[in-house]
Amino acid sequence: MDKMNTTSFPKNFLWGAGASAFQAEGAYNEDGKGLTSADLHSFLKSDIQADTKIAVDFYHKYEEDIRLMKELGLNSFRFSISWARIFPNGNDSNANELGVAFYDKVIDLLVKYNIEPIVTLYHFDIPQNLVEVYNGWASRKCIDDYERYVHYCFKRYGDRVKYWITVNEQRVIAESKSLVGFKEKEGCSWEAIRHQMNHHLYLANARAIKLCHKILPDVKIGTAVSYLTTYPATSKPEDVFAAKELEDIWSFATMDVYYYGDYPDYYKAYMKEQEISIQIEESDYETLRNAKPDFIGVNWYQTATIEYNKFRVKEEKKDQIEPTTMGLGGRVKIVKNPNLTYTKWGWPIDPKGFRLALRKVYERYHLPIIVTENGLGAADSLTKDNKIHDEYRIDFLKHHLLSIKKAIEDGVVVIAYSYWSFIDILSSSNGMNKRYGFVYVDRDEFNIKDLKRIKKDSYYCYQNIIKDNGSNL
Ligand code: BGP
Repeated sequence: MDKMNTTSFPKNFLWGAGASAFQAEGAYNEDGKGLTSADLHSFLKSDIQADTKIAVDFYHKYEEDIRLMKELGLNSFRFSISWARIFPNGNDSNANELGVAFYDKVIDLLVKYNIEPIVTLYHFDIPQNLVEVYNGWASRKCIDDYERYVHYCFKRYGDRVKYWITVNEQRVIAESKSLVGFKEKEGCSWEAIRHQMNHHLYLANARAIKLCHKILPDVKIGTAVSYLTTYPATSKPEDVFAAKELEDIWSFATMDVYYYGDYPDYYKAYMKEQEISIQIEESDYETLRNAKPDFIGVNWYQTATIEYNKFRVKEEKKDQIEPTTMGLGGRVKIVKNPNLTYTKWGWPIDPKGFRLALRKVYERYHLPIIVTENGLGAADSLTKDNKIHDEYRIDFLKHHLLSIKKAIEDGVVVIAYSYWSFIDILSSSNGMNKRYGFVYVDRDEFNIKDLKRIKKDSYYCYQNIIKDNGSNL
């Protein structure tokens, strides 16, 4: 691409939106699908009634939903394949044909409508059987089973799918015990094992990339990283450093391992300080170094404003640690940014921070960026005449797209934007109370109702933006 001439969205920009299997499909035990950790996680959440059993029924309504995508003008759709639809136990000798056929139908319809499928292979939902037999990602065996599963997907769908994402938000997975369904056992505590799981996920990602490049040389593959961009709360050097440290440990360390094939020095120092030990086999480094992603997938929602916290867990002052303290031995905490507005769920809205984020990622890796997630969760309400006036989402969308446009003008290569989410789905933390979509689904936490699809005002706004290829933003 000739960057000197790039002043706006490129002609072939992928305008999209996304969803994931457990948040959209429902049909949690239909047509042979096995249970997943995400199913159990959703059944157990006491504060959320809506679960994966029906979700928003994409499994039965995919034709209607994809038609709505077409009408909106999307030219890409990011969705995930549920491993347990393909291999119900995660490691079966034969694939489950009915599950396989479902994704064939989804992909075929997308392709028919010229909507590029962007497929995530693992989005929080490990087959529960693998948790039962070997504690999931805690075991190296999981890497082999994952590789077998992705191999099957590459072979089966690789003729139609040109963009693949290996893992969604690895750091979040390695931090959420219940999401991965980890079972505490004697001699195998969560704190001790989660860094080992993280290592196994790096290997799984690397093996998937290598395999994909070998058997599908013309397609693009990468990962989707949760990137929390940080600001120091003040210009005090300790706040500035705390902000950098959190951003590095939480976000860049993951991207650095994907990109460089080794743990960065600052992360090694952090592991030493925190007494984290991981079993790394000699050949692991080769595996990691031999797999280069074709793009960086960035899930971006917010910035965090960071203050150095003088109380530290290691100094045995645990009782003095404040509730907002997080990670890094308790020495950083997130504080409110008085310059930003916040959603009902306390997520700051910060489109300018998004431009900064894109600049930082591109300057570090010089890889094309796919914005794999970015969106606004809100408690939309249906008016009496069946409309949703979500001007707050329109505002969010326009300002975030404007930041992409500016980042492109700055020289950042962004090739796709996948708004989260196309349709209302089960929020992973707040069920149906928190809605993200351009399309409203008429159900709530407690009542399935008729699951009717209703276009929100933001649907028409995105339609207009896409029509002009973003030139009127
Ligand atoms: C990301 C996940 C998504 C999505 C989103 C919003 O971490 O990849 O699955 O749900 O966050 O979060 P939430 O649903 O908790 O509001």
